[in-house]
This record gives sequence, C-alpha cells and structure tokens, in this order.
Amino acid sequence: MYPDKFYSVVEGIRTMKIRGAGRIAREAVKALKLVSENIDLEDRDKYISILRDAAKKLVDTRPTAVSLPNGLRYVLNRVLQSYESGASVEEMKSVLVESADNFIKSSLQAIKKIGKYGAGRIEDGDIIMTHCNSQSALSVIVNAYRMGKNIRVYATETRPRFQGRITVKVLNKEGIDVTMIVDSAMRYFINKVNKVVVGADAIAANGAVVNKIGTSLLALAANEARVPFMVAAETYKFSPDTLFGKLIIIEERDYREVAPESWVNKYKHLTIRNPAFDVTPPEYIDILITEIGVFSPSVFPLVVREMFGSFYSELEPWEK
Ligand code: RUB
Repeated sequence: MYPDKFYSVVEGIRTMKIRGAGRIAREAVKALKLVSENIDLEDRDKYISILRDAAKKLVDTRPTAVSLPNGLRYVLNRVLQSYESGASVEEMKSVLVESADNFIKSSLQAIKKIGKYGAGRIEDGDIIMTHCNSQSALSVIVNAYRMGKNIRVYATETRPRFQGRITVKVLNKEGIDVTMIVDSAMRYFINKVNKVVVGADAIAANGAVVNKIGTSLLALAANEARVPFMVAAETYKFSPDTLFGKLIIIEERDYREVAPESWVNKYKHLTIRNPAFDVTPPEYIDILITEIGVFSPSVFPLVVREMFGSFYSELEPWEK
C-alpha cells in the first residue's frame, strides 16, 4: 500500500539504523511526505485516512523520542486544518509538502542555533564530557571548537549500542581530541572535566529530561562534583502530553542487545533488562540550550507552553 521506502524508514527507526531524536523526526516527516506524493486519488477522506495510518505506523516505531510524534503532529495538524476548511486532495498535498519542508528546515536550523548559543557557554581550555550521540550536543562542542576554543572531550562508549563510537567519529573528523571511556567510568573521570553536554529525547512539563540510559547517572556524578550539566535540545523535544498528565514512556529494548542469546540461554534464572533511556530531574540540570535561547529547566516548559500551547491538543491527529 505504501512505497517501499516508507517501510524501510519504519524498519530503520525500529532497528535504530535511523537513530537520534532529531534525525528520527526528520526522517519520519520525510516518509510521510513520500506517502502523500504516492497517493493517487481524489477522495479527501481516503487521503486523510491513508496519512493517519502511515503516521500511526511511524509513531509506533519507538516510544520515547517525542520529536517523532511532534514532527508528525506539526505536519498532520496543518493538513487537517486545510481538510476542515474544505481543501481538495491536491491542496492538502501542497500543505503537507510545505509543512514537512518547514519542519525539516527549522529542525536543521535549530541545531545550528543551539550550537551557536551553546558555544557561548564553552570556554577556552574546557574539557567536556558527553554521553551517547546527540547532534545538538555535538553542535555545541563543534561550534566552540570552530570558534577557536581549545577544548577536549570525554565520550562514553554508550552500551549496549555504542553510540559513543559515532560521537568519537564526528569529533575525530573535526580534529577535536577525544577520550573514550566505558559508561561505568563516568564518575571516575568526572573530576577531569569541567562541563557536561548531552542531548535530549524528551523534556517533560516539570523540566525533567529524558535521554539515553546513563544520562541521569552522569547528572548525579556532575552534581556531586559541581560540574555544570547542560542539555542541548530543540524545542520540539518538549512533550506536550506531559502537560496533560501523561508520563513519557521509557523504551525497553530486546535483551539480545545486551548479551548473545546463546549465552543467556545457559542461565535458567537470569533476566536481562535493557531500558534505552532514563529521566534526569530538573534539579540536576543547570541549563537547557535551545534554538530560542538558554533557559533553566524550570522556566523552559512555561516558555514552550506560551509559544505552542494553543497548537497542541489532547487528541492525536492520527487518532481523531
Ligand atoms: C539517542 C539519544 C540522544 C538524543 C538526542 O538515543 O539518546 O542523546 O536522541 O539526539 P538512540 P539529537 O541512539 O537510542 O536513538 O540531539 O541528535 O536529537
């Protein structure tokens, strides 16, 4: 029913070939655009129902990165508005293209702005620790370096999927000195660094940040060592659902990512748990660096609510 490329994006997000909250959102929006382009009918209701079904399939791939539903909400809500005002399929298609392109463009611009604003917080000689692989966090680090600041980085390897290796690759390509450590060495090395910069998959209405498992441990270690803990995140990482009392779902992935099945099968009494994310409370976060400015985590939800509040509704566009 959908183009092959659509299914490969769905599968790519599920299996983490496409990963990182911002990238997931952009690829999902592109996939929805592709679906729309391939719909060849005049029936307005049918068009909307195909789009809703495709959006639902995309949303169901991974539960935590809120950028994914937010990107699709951005596009679908606009298409639904034009549907409600009587637009034809052709007209709705062009609304979709325009909003999808807008979302993708502003997402990429946001990463650049975050890099610019965040680099202002990095000083010459800083040693920065980061966890996982975040385009936004890397934008801050790379921007600071390109501004001529002499910085070094500690990158965690990020078990079990080793996203730290992607971070190392990016930093190495830039010419930034990087030391890779195992995740459990975070506290051992925290006194060697003077800033922590990480990304976010979701930000809750109380200012808590959901990011790769281990982020909250790093925040604890940084807090104890009095090392500033900074989160670099686009505003579309804010979870509107949390305004309505919902909790962000923490994805738990297959145990075989942690240990091979043949080994696991040897132990009848063994259980392996593999949560992919954790929650860092706002008390442990010094600043949130976003494309609209730098905020304390307690202020950010108020700012976003003011900006986008009326746009969000409790009803999901793919469920109406
Ligand atoms: C990725 C991860 C990243 C955030 C932010 O997890 O936790 O820190 O998604 O990334 P996974 P970005 O590898 O499981 O998707 O700043 O690129 O959106």
